[in-house]
Amino acid sequence: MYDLSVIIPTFNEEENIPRIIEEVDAVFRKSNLNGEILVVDDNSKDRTIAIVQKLHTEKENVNILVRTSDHGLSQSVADGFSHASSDIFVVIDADFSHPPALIPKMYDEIRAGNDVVIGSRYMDGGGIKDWPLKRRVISKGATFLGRLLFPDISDPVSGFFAVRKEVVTGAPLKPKGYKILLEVLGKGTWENDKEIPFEFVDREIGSSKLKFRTIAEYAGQVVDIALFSVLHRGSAGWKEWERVIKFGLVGLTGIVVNMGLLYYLKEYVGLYYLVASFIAIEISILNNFLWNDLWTFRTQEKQKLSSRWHRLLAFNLVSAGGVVINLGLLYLFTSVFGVYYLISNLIGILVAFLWNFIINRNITWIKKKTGRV
Ligand SMILES: Nc1nc2c(ncn2[C@@H]2O[C@H](COP(=O)(O)OP(=O)(O)O)[C@@H](O)[C@H]2O)c(=O)[nH]1
Ligand SMILES: [Mg+2]
Repeated sequence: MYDLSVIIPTFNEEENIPRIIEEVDAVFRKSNLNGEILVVDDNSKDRTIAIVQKLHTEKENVNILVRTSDHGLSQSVADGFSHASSDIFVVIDADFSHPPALIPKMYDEIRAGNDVVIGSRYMDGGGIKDWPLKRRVISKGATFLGRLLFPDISDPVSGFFAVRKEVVTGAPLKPKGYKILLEVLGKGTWENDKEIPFEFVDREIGSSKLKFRTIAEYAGQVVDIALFSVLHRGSAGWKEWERVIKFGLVGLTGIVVNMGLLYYLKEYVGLYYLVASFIAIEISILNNFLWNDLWTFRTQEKQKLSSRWHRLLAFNLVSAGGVVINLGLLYLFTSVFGVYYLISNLIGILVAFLWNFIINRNITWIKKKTGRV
């Protein structure tokens, strides 16, 4: 039994495949890993298959799976999952876009208890080199859609990742297109993830197989995973969205506190409505912070801001921006457009809520995302 299986999907990679196999194998030797290399080829028309078959006779840890139907990158990787001979899988491209040197680190992170380890292009320390603008834009768009499903993950569509076997065995994967990782995250069973930054380098040899149809398929995949997440309460996607819903519910309690206080302070205490609103907003911020910290983000273990006072400070600063938005809109609608002040306030609250959610999600309660082991 191998320590890990490195799955390399290929289609017409005759120039790259011998070199990437050699490099991955060198990484195994250097790190003392007993690793398998499983090439999953979609019946390449060039010499890829012959080359790997020859290497297979020289090195017993090099295997190849040749597929003849259901052509596709994601399908190939999923087939690799079911044919690999170990409990830890690493998926890597054949074209040197992903650095094999990171494989041992990914392996260690899985051994340390993570279920999925993602090589991220979009976190501190990561990046993309030599990609044409068009590819960057497509990738950003795909990543944005993916993050709607997994807001905690900076690169949910990376092609370079490691996954524990149990995450994918029995998972109803419907692999299609290019983004197998998103499918694994959406349909697999996992708790802990870890991202490691890396610099994606565009291939020097051969050509990309990305087609327009792949992009269209991807949009369908996102919708499919969203539906799956809604229907399966235990799924990772559902857990992410549970927070969004909780944040919204907390926001609703904040609206009640805010509106109630504004009404009370204006009608009964007799304060000028803007002053009354200011006090109402401050108290609703406190209300929201406590509920979010104790409930919405309770399970968020690895906060960047580890003390509650720091989080309260961050939340307050973010909310200060929200206050400006709220007051500004209240004033604009009430004094400029002549709207009833409670209605104006509601508009102000809604816009400020959106602002608060997005910024706090990215600052106050974000998971730690450093490249440290
Ligand atoms: N088995 C299989 N591998 C594929 C397919 N399309 C691409 N690949 C492999 O997947 C990796 C990434 O593909 P590439 O065309 O470089 O995508 P890009 O980096 O996004 O432009 C490479 O190792 C390709 O050989 C496919 O349809 N089937
Ligand atoms: Mg490539």
